[in-house]
Amino acid sequence: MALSKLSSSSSLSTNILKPLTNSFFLHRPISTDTTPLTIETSVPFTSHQCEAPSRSVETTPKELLSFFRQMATMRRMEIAADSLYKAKLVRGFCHLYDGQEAVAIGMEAGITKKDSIITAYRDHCTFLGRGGTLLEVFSELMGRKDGCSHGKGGSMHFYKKDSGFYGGHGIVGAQIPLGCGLAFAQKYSKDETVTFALYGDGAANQGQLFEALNIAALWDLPAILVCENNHYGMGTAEWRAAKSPSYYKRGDYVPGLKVDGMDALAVKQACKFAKEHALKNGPMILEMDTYRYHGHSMSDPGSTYRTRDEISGVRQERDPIERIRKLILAHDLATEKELKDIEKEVRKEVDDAIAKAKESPMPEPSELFTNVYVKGYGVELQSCAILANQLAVGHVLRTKRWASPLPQFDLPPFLLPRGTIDKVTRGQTAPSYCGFATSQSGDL
Ligand SMILES: Cc1ncc(C[n+]2csc(CCOP(=O)(O)OP(=O)(O)O)c2C)c(N)n1
Ligand SMILES: [Mg+2]
Repeated sequence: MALSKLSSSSSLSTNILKPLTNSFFLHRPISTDTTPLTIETSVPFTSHQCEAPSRSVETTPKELLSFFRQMATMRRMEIAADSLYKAKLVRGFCHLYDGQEAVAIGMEAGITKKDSIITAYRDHCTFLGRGGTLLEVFSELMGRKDGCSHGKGGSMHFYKKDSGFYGGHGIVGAQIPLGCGLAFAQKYSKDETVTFALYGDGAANQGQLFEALNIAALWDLPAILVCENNHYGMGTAEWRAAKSPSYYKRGDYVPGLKVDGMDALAVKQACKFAKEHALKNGPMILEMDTYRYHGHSMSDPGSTYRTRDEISGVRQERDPIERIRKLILAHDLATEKELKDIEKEVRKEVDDAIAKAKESPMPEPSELFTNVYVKGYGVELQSCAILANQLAVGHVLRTKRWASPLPQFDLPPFLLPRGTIDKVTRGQTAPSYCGFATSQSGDL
C-alpha cells in the first residue's frame, strides 16, 4: 500500500503562514482567535474530470484548536469504547473510527448542519461531529435510554436527525442509494443543501453504488459520495478486492477527487469544493485516503492481515491529531502544555460521560416492540425508528404514501408496496432490529 506521507518538514515549514511572535498570541485567548491563516495541504489533490481545488486552505487559530480538541475527544471516546466492550458493558457489534478522525472533522468544517450525512456502521465519530454528545454515545453503546436511538440501535445505528445525520447502517453499501434519496429530496425542495454519503473501500465494489450514481448523475442530484479508503474491508486488503483501487475515478463520467484523509484541512477544502460543485452540477466522488488503527470490529485484532510496522508507520507519519498538534506548535498558536491540558480535560469529559451513561436506565421491557411495527396497516410495516428513518430518506418521493407519524422520534413512517417492504426488510430489518438485543445481551 502506498502511504502518502505526512512530511512534517515540507508541510509545516511552508512559508505561506508567516510565524507571528509568541507575545502576540499570548495576549489572545487561544480558543477564540480568528486571525486568518493560510496553510498548505500535506499532499496535492488528484482530480478526475474536474480541476483540483487549491492546496492553500484558509483557517484560523480557533479552528485549528477546535480540530485538535474534537479529534482528541473522538480518539479518547473510541479507546474508552474499546475498554467498555472488553468489560462486557457494550455488547454485539462495535466498529471503531480511531485513525480516521480527520474525515469527520474536516467534513464538518467544510459544510453546515443543514447538509445531510449518512454513513455505515463506523458511525460514533460522525455522530459526535454532527453535534451529538458523549453521554448519548456511551448510553447508546450500552443500550441505555439516554442513547441517541434511545438505547435501541446500538453502535451501528446512531442518528441525529435534527442536525441532518441519517445513520448508522449495517448493510454494506446500503446507505449510498439512501443518501441519493436524501439528495433527491434536497433538490426537490430547492433548499440548496447537499448530502454526503460515506462508504468504505470494500463497499465501493457494490453494484448499488453504480446504480445510485447513475440516477444521481442523470438527475444532477446534490450528492457527494465519500469513499473512506482505509485500505481494508474486514481482513481483505484493497488490492485483493478491487481491480482498480482509484476509487475517485470509478464514477467514470462523475468527477472525483483524491484527498489526504489524514489531513483535516485537506478534507475541509475538498468538502467545500465538492459542495459547490454538487449544487451546480450534480454528484461528485471524494476518495479519502485514510487508515483505521483498530481492527475491523471488536472481534478482529487487526494484526493478522497487516503488519504491526504498517500500523505504527501510519501513526508516526500521518496521524491526523499529531499533524494538527505540530501545526499548532510550529506556528506558536499554543504551547505543548496547553495542548496536554486540553487532552486532560477531554479525558475527564469522557470519564464523566461514561459514569453518567452507566446511571442511565435500560429501556423498559414494554419498549421492546415500540417503533417496530405500525398498527392497523394490514401488512405490518417495519417502522423501527431506524428503518423509518432509512425509508423516509430513501423512499419518500417514490412512494408518497404516508402513514401516521411516530411521536417518539418525530419520523414519518411510510406504507410501501409489499415488494419494497420485503426487499428492504430482508436486507435491513434484521440488523437494525437486532441492534437493541445485541447491545444488551451479547454477540449475534
Ligand atoms: C451486504 C453486506 N455484505 C457483507 C457484510 C459484512 N461486512 C460488514 S463490514 C464489511 C467490510 C466493509 O469494508 P469497507 O467498506 O472497506 O468499510 P470499513 O469497514 O473499512 O469501514 C463486510 C464485508 C455486510 N454487513 N453487508
Ligand atoms: Mg475499508
